Amino acid sequence: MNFAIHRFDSVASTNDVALQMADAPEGTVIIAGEQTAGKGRRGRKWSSPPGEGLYLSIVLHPSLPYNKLWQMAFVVSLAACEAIREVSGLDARIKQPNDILINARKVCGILIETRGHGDAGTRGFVVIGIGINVNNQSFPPDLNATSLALELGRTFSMPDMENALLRCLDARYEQFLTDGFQPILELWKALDCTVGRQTTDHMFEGTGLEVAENGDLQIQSGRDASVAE
Ligand code: BT5
Repeated sequence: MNFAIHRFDSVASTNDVALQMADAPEGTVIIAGEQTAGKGRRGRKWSSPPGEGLYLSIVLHPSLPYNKLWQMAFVVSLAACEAIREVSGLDARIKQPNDILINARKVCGILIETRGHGDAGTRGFVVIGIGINVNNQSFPPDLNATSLALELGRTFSMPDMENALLRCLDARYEQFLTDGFQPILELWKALDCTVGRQTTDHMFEGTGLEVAENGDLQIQSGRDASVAE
């Protein structure tokens, strides 16, 4: 994929910038040095202090029916986890729904939003938002958070983290489009630290996708909403 990277010193939310770019081609990337209103799911906030974290959104146009879009969350959390492991050498793990944890603390959050899917005559697009705590030295006490720097006592190159993330995303997205969901799911399971712990936690805001008691993934409803974390 060809990435077209747009950099900003400060934005409210990189996802909002991407969502507002109505005709943005696949591979459009928004990166900001800080977010003044970084978003989590369901109105929650993503702490995004200047220069400390990677705040990145990418526009994709996966040719998937709406009821398969949830699979993108697995592609993205797998890629983000792999990129963090590669850059840090740490045992980063995916926690369902798709947080990335190191030593049981959150190092990365993912918010996937869609627009236009299922509308007659329109081509929908997906905005993948990823926040990674890279060089943060501290967090507000109410957050169970960590950063690569806190874990290893040294700072990391932001461009290295950015490049690894885009490369891993590109590779897993291509694999997904070529070989389908099953190989992605197998890799994802191998990094999932909640394996064996059945959950019905909601994975996708708006779509109500759940991991059922038997481990099956189920879509319930929803459209044009914030669909994943
Ligand atoms: C997420 O939501 O984890 C999704 C976060 C996505 C952030 C990226 S940054 C680029 C793009 N632009 C945006 O505006 N957003 C995306 P959720 O699962 O709802 O988790 C939010 C919760 O995580 C908060 O309520 C806090 O408890 C915690 N939290 C907030 N900031 C954090 C941080 N920097 N590190 C770890 N935990 C944090």
